[in-house]
Amino acid sequence: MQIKRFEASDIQEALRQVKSEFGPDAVILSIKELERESKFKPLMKKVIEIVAAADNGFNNGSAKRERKTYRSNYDADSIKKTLFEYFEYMLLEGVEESVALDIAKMLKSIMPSPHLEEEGKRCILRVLQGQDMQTKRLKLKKNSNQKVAFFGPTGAGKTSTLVKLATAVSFSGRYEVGVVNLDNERIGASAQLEAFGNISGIEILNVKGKKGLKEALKGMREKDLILIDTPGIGRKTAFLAEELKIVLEEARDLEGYLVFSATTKTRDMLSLMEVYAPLRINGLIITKMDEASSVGNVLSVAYMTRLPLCYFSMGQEVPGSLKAANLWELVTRIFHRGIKEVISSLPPEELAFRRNRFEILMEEEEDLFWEQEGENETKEKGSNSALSLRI
Ligand SMILES: Nc1nc2c(ncn2[C@@H]2O[C@H](COP(=O)(O)OP(=O)(O)OP(=O)(O)O)[C@@H](O)[C@H]2O)c(=O)[nH]1
Ligand SMILES: [Mg+2]
Repeated sequence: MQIKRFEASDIQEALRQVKSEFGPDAVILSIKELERESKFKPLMKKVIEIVAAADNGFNNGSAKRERKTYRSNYDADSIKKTLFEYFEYMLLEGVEESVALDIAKMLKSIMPSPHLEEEGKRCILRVLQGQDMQTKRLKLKKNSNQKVAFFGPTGAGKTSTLVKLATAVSFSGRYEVGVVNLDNERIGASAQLEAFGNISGIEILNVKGKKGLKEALKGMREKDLILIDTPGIGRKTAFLAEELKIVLEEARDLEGYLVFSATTKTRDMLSLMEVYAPLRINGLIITKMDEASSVGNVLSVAYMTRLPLCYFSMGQEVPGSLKAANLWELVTRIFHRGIKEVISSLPPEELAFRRNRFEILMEEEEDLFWEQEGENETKEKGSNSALSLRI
């Protein structure tokens, strides 16, 4: 085994040197950022030092066969590196690790070029579509007396979204819309919708209980669309979901939309999904997309639940801030920063450690199903250090 120190102004260049000297099977023993005196004293310049090891042989003697192997491995390696960058970038944008890993694994087989980020985004869209991630809009039909309810935690934007949808549908002039408000236990809870009813001329009925809902729906049987607002339900008031379920038995063929704010953490959204389990959920509406600094959580929840994304709300304007959900928009929103720049700004030691971990995660599932040719050999090579890294 041969061990050598490499030094360069950035990590890419240092890794390139390691590769060209030691080949793709080199093992990184350490990566450090050092300070060196620059020409313009007293300024110090930062340099990257990599200590790497390789089995004797690569480049020593320059056997033609070895060069060939290096060249063919180079593409596979650069794809691996790119996959790692996409994975790491997705984590930084708030995508759940399990989701980012799934995407990276599927990307592996379809990624045509690791160098074009635009192409990468399209590949990710294809992966998501291939995984049955869907978008869905309301399907309106004259005289269908369609009923749609909005569920979600307090302050998520249920009433605002309902108002935006009711306005948009009513302004089209083609459909008759009515609103039923089941959220009227709290003081002042009905005021928001009553004010809207007065301005828009849309009929609003404040309703209590099963009987009340039955009467209201009867009165609105001529409407093409009935939008139903519900009280905010959280983990501590989970029992309300059971009560609501019983009340809503009156509304046959009801479609339920779960409203989440994009500023809610993935874990909190998933835990709220349990609260809403008694209710029928047909899709997700994501509000406050304008306030969220990253939307990886939106991708994660939609991916993990496979519930269709229906609408995105991007502000408070009525109805202009409500848009039909679009997967491509979600992907471009997540990949709005240059992946390479973001990744190269991370500390090299951290990056090396994370890359090692990524490669282990990528290999894990393959281990479960089959043993690849030469697999044991590879493992032995890589097992000489806990922090070993194949580049
Ligand atoms: N910035 C921004 N604010 C929003 C958006 N959607 C709703 N809001 C605001 O969020 C706040 C809460 O919205 P509501 O519609 O009252 O929420 P809710 O889910 O009905 O809340 P409860 O009835 O209390 O359960 C209001 O101030 C809305 O204007 C959005 O897409 N972007
Ligand atoms: Mg409300």
